[in-house]
Amino acid sequence: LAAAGSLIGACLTASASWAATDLALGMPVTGTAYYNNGDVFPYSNLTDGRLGDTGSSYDWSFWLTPDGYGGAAAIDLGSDYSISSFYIQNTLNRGYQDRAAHHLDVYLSTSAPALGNVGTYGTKVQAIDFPDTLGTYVITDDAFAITPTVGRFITVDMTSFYGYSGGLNEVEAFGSPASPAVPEPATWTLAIIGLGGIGAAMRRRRAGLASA
Ligand SMILES: [Ca+2]
Repeated sequence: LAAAGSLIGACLTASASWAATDLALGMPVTGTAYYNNGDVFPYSNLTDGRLGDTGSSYDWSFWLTPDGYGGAAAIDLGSDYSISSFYIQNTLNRGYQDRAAHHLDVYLSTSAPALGNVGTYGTKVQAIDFPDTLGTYVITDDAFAITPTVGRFITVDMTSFYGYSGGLNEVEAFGSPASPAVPEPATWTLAIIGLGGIGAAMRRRRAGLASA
């Protein structure tokens, strides 16, 4: 009973540590486009773990799209996870309130999306309208839970304030590894046939030894 208790305790500890692990941290990101005109604001800023955009020049911790564009970016978690919650942080906008995410759709998929083709992004798990904080210099964010959904790729599809360009600081995702795949019935059939074949060979071998 004590052993069972410690096993349950270990499982609870494991699930608690998964709950606190940002699965997106440091994971590779691709996207439709990023601002690259002297200053550079690459996709990787979405998963660099840097929060709280400081507002200091060249201390860029966020992804920014080129002038006149919103955009989409996809984070590759490396394998399938059952995702249950997110924390998403917008940018400080440098006081202009124009270069940030206005509306954001969040998708999960098990296969890589074709960025620019919304139909390939998978299941939409959340839609966010960030508040317009014009003149208040407040970094807006959103923490939310979803119905647990299995995915390897997180795609964020963004429109910008006033159409100048979109910006987003960080995407954090939480969940646990998806359950191992259950073998297909056909695979079991092949395995059983294989075992049958081995059994027959052993019987033949025994028969051969007996007659020798
Ligand atoms: Ca960041």
